[in-house]
Amino acid sequence: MDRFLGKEVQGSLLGKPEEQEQSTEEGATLGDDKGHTRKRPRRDPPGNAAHLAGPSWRHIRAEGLDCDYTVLFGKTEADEIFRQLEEKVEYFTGALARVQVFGKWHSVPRKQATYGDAGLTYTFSGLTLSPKPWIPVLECVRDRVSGLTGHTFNFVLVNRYKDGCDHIGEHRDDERELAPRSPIASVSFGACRDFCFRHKDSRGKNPHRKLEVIRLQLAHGSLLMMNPPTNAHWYHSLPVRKKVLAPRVNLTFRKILPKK
Ligand SMILES: O=C(O)CCC(=O)C(=O)O
Repeated sequence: MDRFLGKEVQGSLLGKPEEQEQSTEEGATLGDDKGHTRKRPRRDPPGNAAHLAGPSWRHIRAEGLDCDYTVLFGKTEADEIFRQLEEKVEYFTGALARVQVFGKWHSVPRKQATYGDAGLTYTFSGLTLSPKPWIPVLECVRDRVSGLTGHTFNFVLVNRYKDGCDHIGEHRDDERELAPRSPIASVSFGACRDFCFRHKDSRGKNPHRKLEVIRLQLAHGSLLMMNPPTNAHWYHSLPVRKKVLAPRVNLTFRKILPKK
């Protein structure tokens, strides 16, 4: 999971997102939780009917990109979860809160923590680490996501952005440790932030294709399901937004393969 320390964002992605759903090679731009058009995720988990009574979903589709977005927690519940996350999550310090880029050490521009099942290990910054044991607030969010989607998760990466200067650069969650064909569930609390997808062929100064960046806004209490093969084809980032003054905590629930 060295990509926790992913490259910092290459240029800011400006433009105010509109509130509409698109599914196109040209890219999509989405707003917050208004204007839902379809009622349930396209990929219904077999044998699990929980989604039928669940919230409305936005479906974000482009070439090789398959994501579903909903607001999972109402304001009161999301406020309480955010409060507990702020109180209970213990973030990395010292060497784990630093990143080496081209031989130079920098502070990671956000705080990070990992929690998960006993016995799991993962690679972080060249070290083999164990996640901290689950705490109730993380179990509660994990179980809500599982109940709604039918997917189970054994690991969560917590990213805390103190304000809009904290960010995460473009990267893919494509580590070998992740169970193949398993989605990543991203749940956000606190400040609403822009979140961008860029196709792997559209990166750099002279990209050989020009697929548009897909911009979303991840609202307080929202869930973004990043389904395969999204991470194989698209990089994602949370760019700097200097006007954002409030903190945000993001949880990405994953399924990690146990080491043999
Ligand atoms: O904070 C976010 O929404 C993004 C987190 C992220 O990119 C990741 O955990 O891989």
